[in-house]
Amino acid sequence: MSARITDARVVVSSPGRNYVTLVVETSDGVVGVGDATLNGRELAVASYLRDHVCPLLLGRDPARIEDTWQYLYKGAYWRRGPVTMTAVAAVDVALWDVKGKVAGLPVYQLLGGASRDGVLVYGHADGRDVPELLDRVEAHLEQGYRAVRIQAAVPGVVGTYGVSKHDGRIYEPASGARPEETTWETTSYLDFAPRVFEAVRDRFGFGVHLLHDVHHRLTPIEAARLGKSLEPYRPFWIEDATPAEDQTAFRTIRAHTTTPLAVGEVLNSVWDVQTLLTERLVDYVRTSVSHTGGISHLRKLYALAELYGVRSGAHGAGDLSPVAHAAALHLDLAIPNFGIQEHMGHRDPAGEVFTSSYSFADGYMHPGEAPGLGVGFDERAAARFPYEPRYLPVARRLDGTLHDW
Ligand code: EZ4
Ligand code: CO
Repeated sequence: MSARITDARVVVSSPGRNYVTLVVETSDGVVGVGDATLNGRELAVASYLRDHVCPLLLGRDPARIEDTWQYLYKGAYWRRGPVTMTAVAAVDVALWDVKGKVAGLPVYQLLGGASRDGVLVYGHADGRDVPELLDRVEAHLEQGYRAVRIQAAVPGVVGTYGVSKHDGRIYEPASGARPEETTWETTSYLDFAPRVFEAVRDRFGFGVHLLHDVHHRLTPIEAARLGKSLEPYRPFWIEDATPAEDQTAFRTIRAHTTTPLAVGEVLNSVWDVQTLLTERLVDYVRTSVSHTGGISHLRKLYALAELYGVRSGAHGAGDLSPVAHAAALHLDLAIPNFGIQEHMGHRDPAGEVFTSSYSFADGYMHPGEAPGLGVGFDERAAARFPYEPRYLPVARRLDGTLHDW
């Protein structure tokens, strides 16, 4: 007799920031977890799961991961989108966790085994000015990072994306019961960005990979200019140079610059990146396990990317829980066309709720050898940290026009 899913429940908690976690239990007493966090829209996914998905999981065979994926995706009729694909992802990841625990193997072994010894990760260095950014890059190099994302406050642009306002230097954009109002000014940014790269290269040389997130702020021709102006400093990539949903914008950027391009953290399915991949318009695809339908769907997307020479570069901000990060590392280790993995890390009290078997050394991460994902989730600890409404900011141009954040 095959096992059955006997319980599926959603836990919303805020150990430092909000996380939505799906817990699945089987008739054999195996527990699997999935991340269902959609930053700033958390309760929509919690409801999707609680009200429409969990009841359908009861009695199903937990071993039938692909069939369950198809059942939830095709069965909804209403396809794609961040809420649906995050909910389906949580189920998928929880079932991979169960399968690994039943097999007594880490998930990466179920995905074909390791294709590399470790997963190259990049950390976040930011500064309220260039000297502060240089200090933060140095701190990352001392920790062993081989790749660093660099963001500095643009003079005159209040609340520049990617820069912490706090001395703790940990960037967390979501705050408050209403979105924070920030500003944006393209001309100053385009003049400033090459100076930032120049300063970091002058100080640290070319032995470290430098990444930069534009966060959807430019038009295609502006992005082309940015890419050209950064070429002497050899960025690893520029990310989200234009609003991500317009795939064909990348044709223009591509025609003008050899700076590598990355996009996709807000996209949710293989169809959302089909043109980007098949026309080779980007070098790295940033779709994540938890927002792109789980391990089952993301590995198909990566397989398509592989055919066109595009590598992975998955989103890994702090709003993707340790469950999502573990799932990402298992997939990163296994696929042939891995590129790089974002790693912001999680700060306490998240460690009171989530434990993990993954590790960091010399700029690389490894998911560990624990069966399943290797992540523990303490529901009683989670109950001590109730949900707090928090929104991502908005950005306005100097004349007040709402811009892309
Ligand atoms: O703004 O995860 O590359 N990382 C990012 C992140 C995103 C947040 C949104 O929830 O762009 O900082
Ligand atoms: Co980003």
